Amino acid sequence: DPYANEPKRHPALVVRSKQPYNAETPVDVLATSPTTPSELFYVRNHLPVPHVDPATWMVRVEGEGMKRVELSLKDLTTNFKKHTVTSTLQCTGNRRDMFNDVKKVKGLEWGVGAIGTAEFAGARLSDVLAYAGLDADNLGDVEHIQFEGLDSDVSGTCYGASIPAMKAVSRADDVILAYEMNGRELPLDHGFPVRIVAPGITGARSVKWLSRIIASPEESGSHWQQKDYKTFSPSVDWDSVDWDSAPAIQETNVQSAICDPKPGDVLEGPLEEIEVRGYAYSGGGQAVIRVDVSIDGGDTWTTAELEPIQKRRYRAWAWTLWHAVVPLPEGRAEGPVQIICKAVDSACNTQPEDASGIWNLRGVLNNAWHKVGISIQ
Ligand code: MTE
Ligand code: MO
Repeated sequence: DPYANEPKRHPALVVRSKQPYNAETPVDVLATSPTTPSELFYVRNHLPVPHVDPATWMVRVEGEGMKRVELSLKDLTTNFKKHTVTSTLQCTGNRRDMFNDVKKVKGLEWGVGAIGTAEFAGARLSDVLAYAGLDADNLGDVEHIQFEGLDSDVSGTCYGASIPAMKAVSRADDVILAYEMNGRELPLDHGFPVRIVAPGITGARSVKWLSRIIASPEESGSHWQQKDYKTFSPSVDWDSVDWDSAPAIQETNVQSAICDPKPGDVLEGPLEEIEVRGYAYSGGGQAVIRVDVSIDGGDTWTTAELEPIQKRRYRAWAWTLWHAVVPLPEGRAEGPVQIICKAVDSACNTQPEDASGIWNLRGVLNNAWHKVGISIQ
């Protein structure tokens, strides 16, 4: 049984599949902690968790015009400067469940909790690539940096992904070979002993249980780079899909969600206002500049307080938590209320009103206005 050695998990995680193990962060935790506790951080595994001996672990670095280098954990921690990045990771399928209201999609039924933020620390990928001889100013034919994980299926095929080489060699993009999460060694589920953390890029490219780094003219040939984590028009279905016709998702769109109150909550009335909390995040390092909340279907909006206000426009790797106090119009002190939120990022991108125009067969990148129905009694 390849799943006989799975790690112990926190009972509060919201399990979406057992084998492979996939679970969300409980929604109450999301909007209250700027960094998600590691034991409650969402888990997205495609395969059984590999058990790696940190004493013998090595990452192999190789590729076009580079010498082949093997680095141990000790090499990474002693020969490379430790770099700390507080980054959000979001699964490409976060909020997939709502797409099913438009049309059925294939995939795990993620709610709003396939996202989290942690303080990761490790060696910069740019430093490791430079050490192996890759010239950041002259990449030659190298377009992509591929990663492989130690988790594999019965045929021996391992998880893999790649990111654009420009991102990998740029110090400003803060991609790291992380060996710490929230000040401690990585938990087994999150890639022990070393994972990639690629801030601003969809979670699927932050390869866990890292074993190889390859500089190449080509993207990763893995199933997850080539035939998954891509988006298509709502008219493309499983019979007509041409996976090669779409690029692999890297940076992601602007996102926000309401975490408190929760769907179905009953608040005790009479009330003059409702307090609403949630998170907002955008890919590519774009900051969240505004979150709007409505309780009248979008006729009027209350602008939320952002925590923190992100001053770094282009390297905003972590989400923004927000809260809003929304006044209830007179005569609406009882009955059902639908709360809506939407965010705007520093490129002035915002979220679409509903999911029908962004529906895609794989159910990725749902960033439609988030709506939560509650009632006052
Ligand atoms: N890396 C390996 N080796 N195997 C995986 O299954 N899943 C990816 C990515 N890296 C995965 C992986 C996906 S789809 C996501 S969203 C993130 O890891 C999730 O990271 P987490 O489980 O630490 O939250
Ligand atoms: Mo993911």
